[in-house]
Amino acid sequence: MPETITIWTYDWVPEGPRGFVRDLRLRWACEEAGLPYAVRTVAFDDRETNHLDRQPFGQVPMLEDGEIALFESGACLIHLARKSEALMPRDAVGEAQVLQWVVSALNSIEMVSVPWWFLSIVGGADNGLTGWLDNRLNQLENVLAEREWLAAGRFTAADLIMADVLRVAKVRAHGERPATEAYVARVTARPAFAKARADQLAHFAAADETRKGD
Ligand SMILES: N[C@@H](CCC(=O)N[C@@H](CS)C(=O)NCC(=O)O)C(=O)O
Repeated sequence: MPETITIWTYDWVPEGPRGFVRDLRLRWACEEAGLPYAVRTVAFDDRETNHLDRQPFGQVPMLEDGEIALFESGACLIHLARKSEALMPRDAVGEAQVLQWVVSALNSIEMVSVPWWFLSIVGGADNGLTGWLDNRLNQLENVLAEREWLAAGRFTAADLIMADVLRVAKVRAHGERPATEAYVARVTARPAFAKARADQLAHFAAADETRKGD
């Protein structure tokens, strides 16, 4: 099958974010679904100006699929999930559950965890968002203590994105949450995650070589 899907990421990033750049979510989804894809890049160094016509915030990832062009990893993931039952069931109830938890990962967890993580770097782990983060993570821990997967009784795109949000080491190290820990380990043990992560690391390692030669 020809590649019709293109995942856009940066041509290079510093060491710190490697393995966490959000194109990984889309690589992972394509690997789970068996969807062929190509990876193309925009320049990290010019990110504030060079692709604002396609991503108004100068961020990655972006996704192209035929005439469809998307930004926001969540929107891109939902687009991919609509293409494959491996990521989202076809029945209305299962689909609604997946959509609900995808939005929840982004809008209830990541919305707190990313600003908390950022404040923890500049001001320490005990910052103004700690109580909010603790609440959210404790509430999620209660959910995960009762079920193996978030939606439809099996792995879906909802688990992919929730685990990706939760796997940030600093967030996981913040408090003892055994069900969450086991959940992240379970979801990230999937071969499709390992492949997506290894491919992203290789992509940025190759970029180091190119930059050295410049
Ligand atoms: N809400 C966006 C966030 C995208 C985002 O934060 N991307 C990071 C890379 S993982 C980025 O491009 N950072 C550079 C910047 O914000 O200037 C999404 O989920 O796609």
